[in-house]
Formats: sequence, structure tokens, C-alpha cells
Amino acid sequence: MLTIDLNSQELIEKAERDGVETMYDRKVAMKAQCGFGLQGVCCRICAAGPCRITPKTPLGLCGADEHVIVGRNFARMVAAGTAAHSDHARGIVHTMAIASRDGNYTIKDEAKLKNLAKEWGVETEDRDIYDIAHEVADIALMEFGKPHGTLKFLSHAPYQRQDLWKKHNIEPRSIDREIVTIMHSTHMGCTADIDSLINLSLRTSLADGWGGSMIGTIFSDILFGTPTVRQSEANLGVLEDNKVNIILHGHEPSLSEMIVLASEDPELVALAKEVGAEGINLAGMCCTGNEVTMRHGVRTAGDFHQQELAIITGAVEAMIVDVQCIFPALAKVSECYHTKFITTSPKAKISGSTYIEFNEETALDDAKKIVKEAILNFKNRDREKVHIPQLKSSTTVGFSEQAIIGQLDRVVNSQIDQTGTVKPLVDCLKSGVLRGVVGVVGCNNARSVSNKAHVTIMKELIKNDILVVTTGCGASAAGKFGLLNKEAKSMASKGLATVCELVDIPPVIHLGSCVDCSRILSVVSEVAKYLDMDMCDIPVAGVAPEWMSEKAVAIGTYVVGSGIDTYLGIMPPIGGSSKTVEILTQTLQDSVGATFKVNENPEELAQMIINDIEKKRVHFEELV
Ligand code: NFS
Ligand code: SF4
Repeated sequence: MLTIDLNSQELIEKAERDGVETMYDRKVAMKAQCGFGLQGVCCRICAAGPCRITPKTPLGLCGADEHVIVGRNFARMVAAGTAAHSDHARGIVHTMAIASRDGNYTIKDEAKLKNLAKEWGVETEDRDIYDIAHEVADIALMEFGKPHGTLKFLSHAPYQRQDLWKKHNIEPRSIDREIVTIMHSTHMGCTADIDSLINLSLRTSLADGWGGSMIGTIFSDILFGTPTVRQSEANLGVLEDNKVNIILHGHEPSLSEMIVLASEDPELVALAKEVGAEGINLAGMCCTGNEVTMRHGVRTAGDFHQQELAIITGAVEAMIVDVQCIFPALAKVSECYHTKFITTSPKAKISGSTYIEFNEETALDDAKKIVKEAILNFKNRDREKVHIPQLKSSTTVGFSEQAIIGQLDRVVNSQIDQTGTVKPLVDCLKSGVLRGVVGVVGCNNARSVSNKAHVTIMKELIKNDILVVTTGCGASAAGKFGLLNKEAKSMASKGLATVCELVDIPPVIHLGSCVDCSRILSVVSEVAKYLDMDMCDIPVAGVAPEWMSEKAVAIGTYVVGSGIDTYLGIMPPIGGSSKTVEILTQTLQDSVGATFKVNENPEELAQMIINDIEKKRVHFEELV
């Protein structure tokens, strides 16, 4: 089986009939993958190589052994992932730097901005909110390259965690600097010590979690609004037969927010009617999809593995993308249909696409131009080629950390007695009604059956009184399979079902895009601080059942570095170095209080998590 998603299965068959190649065909054609690559023991860092480690050639030409090679490769994955999240964040901060009262971008969450301004010592009394915003943005931009000190948001962690980072010299300084340091340290002839390579990786990844990603989340909330609870739907069945279908795919909300605005423009809506459509239907994909469903309830078309399939429905007028997780294959697939594949970012030009550059300065005009392209393309839709699969599930989305706290507060405490703190969540964990909270996040991976591990693991966890929070393509999977629906409490065990009933939440909670994994750090950190514990003492865990991207490696590493055990359903390319495996799966327990655990069987992985959460509870209950 290739995927457990029935819509996807239908469209894979349609692709065959239409003679269109998809990732699933290439997966079959690829057959065996390179063993050296899988083990991480191929070094291409200098042109004397590639050097591959075998029993007969245990050292590269420079004498680097398997540990050095695997460690350097791993560190570079962390650096690339951190770069992607953080450059996204930088874009958002630059956008805030040009925000103005009468411009395209305004400030939507003034309270959050003022809180941050106060935290950073920016004067707020009697000042125009936009002056505050610009000063705060300038300070945030310095976080990327400031010459002195360490990252400001480290102070959001419990002091115990901060001390531990200091002790192990893994406090990130500035974001770009950590990435540069890794690129330098892994250059030919630099770091050749596996402990040091892992330490550098930890420090850089923490610059993602408590730096780039956290800035991305907080600044997006300030600019575009902190998400609030709302209803939506997920899966390809959200495409509509009689409307102009536009898919928003990629990552940065600065583009997608403007497309949402443009799609409501009366002139463009009228134009859509003129060309014979009933209106404009936006649908999201990958993390952009998560951003717009969280803030606007825009329906989710699908996840990473459905990007080609969406076009294969024959009903998509435009696939609009910016950066990250975009298959170059979309250019070719869209040629087989009328779909316009529109790239917008100088950071991700793709040959064969229609390139319409998106600039923050001219944002709304650019967005209107793009939407107009889509509308004018409606007439080219070939009815013969259209097949929209029917399945979709209703979802409840929009759980920012504030929304979760608010929701819990509303019910657990009386109206007068609302705490605005994590106390209700802490109480549920203390009493054991909830055994723990687990973040199930990340991608789809062609090495496994699409969605199977996500759905299997989420279902197992909620059957064992574990509340699941989710982001990224994990959230899309949860949405498609009905787990973001409040009715899914019927799949949960008694304790969790009771909490869901009382608090009026689904058993799996959508926290947003992958940069919003920083929301998980924030909630766990608040719980720990409330209890005066370190983050490693709380019965929580992270899982990436189907991860594939370098960004996911960065996330997994900062989650471990933050003291939260991380379970992987796909083995990272480290198997060729026994020392790397030992450090990541055992030794880190002694230094950062958490490790990676890997099992490619989803049922077994779920069981491991459940058992470990129970073990964690023993220690937790002693402490509380
Ligand atoms: Ni996350 Fe978002 Fe999906 Fe994986 Fe890609 S969309 S940033 S990397 S594939 S979860
Ligand atoms: Fe080979 Fe060393 Fe060059 Fe890597 S750095 S390619 S192991 S010579």
C-alpha cells in the first residue's frame, strides 16, 4: 500500500489513467536506496571525495572515520533546517518592520506586541503602536546576527534549563552565527570529534526552537492575529466543482494572508462570476495551509504527499507557492492539466513554473495579480479531466497556546476565578486524568505508507489518556482522518474523553505550522515553571512518525535539547556511526535529560511512548 488516504488512492489511479507520473511512481522506480547515504557514511565535503566508509576502507582520504562523517552530515542537516525556519522568521520580522496603519500589513495583536516590547525594554507608554512595532522588529532582526550575548527568548525557559544550556555550552548566541559556525566547523579539516559535532548541532537547533521558530510564531501572531478556535474542513474533497480553486502551498503567511485578502476583493469576486464560476475557493496545503486554517478557517486541501494529487483532480486553477516542501515535479504535473503553477519567491524559483514575484512593499497588488491569473484560468478547465474525490472531514482548529489556556480556564475555573495560567492543564496532569501530552508532528515520508504512522500513533495515544497536540503535515493527517473533530473524543479513553467533553476540545489539538512547534516549547515551559521543575520532568514527548526534511531534524534536535524525548518513525542517516547512535539515543540523557528513540513500526513506537510516559509519571508524581 502507498497511502491510507482514500482520496489519494483514487487520484493515484486517475494519474495512471491520465498518464501522469507522481512521486508514488518514482518511489517504485527508485527501488533500493543508496546504502551509504542511508547510513550517513558518504562524505562529499571536499572534492577529494566522495569518500565512502566500508569495512575495507574505514577512513576517508583525510582520515575522517565514520563518526566524523556521520556527525558532520547530521550537523549540516540541523544547520539547513534551522536556516529554513529562521529565514522564514526573518521575512516575517522584515514585514513587521514595514507594517503601517494604512499599509497592507497592520498590527493585529497589539497586546502581544506590547508584552514583547515590555519584555525587551521598549518604551510603550504614549507611543504609537507602529513606532513600538518598528523598534521591536529592529531588535528582533538583531537576534539573527548580533555580535554579543545569547538569544533573548532563552529566558522563556525554566531557569533550570537555562543553567543546563550554559553548563554544556549549548546556549545559542545569534541565529545566523550558529548556522555559520556549523558550516565552518564541518568544513574539510575542522571538527573531527563526534561529541563536539553533536554539541554544535544542539546549540544550532536551539537557535531554531528558541530563536527562529519562536520569532516566526510570535511575530506572525502579532502581525496576522493570534489564532482563535474555529471550524474548518480537511482533505481534497474541499475543492469545488463550480468555483475557482486556488491552492496555497508553502510556508510564509506574509503571502497567504494577502491572497486571503485578495480573494475577498469585490472586483475579483465579480470577475470570478464573469468567467462563469460561482466564486473563489481557497484551500491550503502543507504549512501555509496550517497558517491560514488557524487564522481564517481556510480549508485544508491536503498534506505534503498530496501536492501532485491536488493538481491531478483537474480542478485547480492555480497552485500558488512560496518556499519549502514544494515538489519541482509540480511544473510537469501542471503541464498535463490547465493548472497554473505560480512561484512567487526569489528564494524558490522553479523552472517550468509561472513566476510572479511577491514583494511585501506591493503585497496586496501582487496578491491580486496572482488571484486574477487564477480566475482567468478557469475557462481553461477541461471538464473531461476533472475528478474531485468526495472525502473531507470537519475540523476544529486555531489552538494557539493562549487559546488552549483560555479554553481550559473557561471550564475548569469559574468565570471570576480565571487564572490565565496553565494551572488547569497542570491539574489534569497532576491528578493523572491526563497521563501526558505528546506532540505528533512533521512530514510524510515516501519511505513509509503516507499518513499511516501519524494516524496509528495518534489513535493509540488518545486511547491511553494522552492528549495529542499536532503541527505541520501531522496536523493535516489528523484533520483528514477526523481526529481534529470534537466527536473524535469517542475514540479517546475515559480520562481524556472527559477532559474533551468538559473543555470542548478534540482529543488531538491543531497548534499550527511547523514553526509553531515553538508553541509546544512555550506550553511545556510554562507548565514546568508553574511547578518549579525542569522541562525534562514533565510527562510529555515529541514524535515525528513520518519525518523527511532537514527542518524536522532541527526540530527533533531542539526538542531533545529542551529536555523532551523525541520518537522518530524514520531512522535518520546516522546508522553508520555507532557513537552517533549511542550519543543521540543514550548519552544525551545525562547531559540534556532526553534522547531520540527510533522505531519504524508505528504500533511499537506508540507503545514505547505510552510506556515511557508512564515511567516519566513515576518521577513526576514524586516531584509534585
Ligand atoms: Ni514541516 Fe511544513 Fe510538511 Fe514536513 Fe514540509 S510542510 S515545515 S517540513 S512536509 S511537516
Ligand atoms: Fe573524503 Fe575527508 Fe574530503 Fe570528506 S573531507 S570527502 S572524508 S577527504
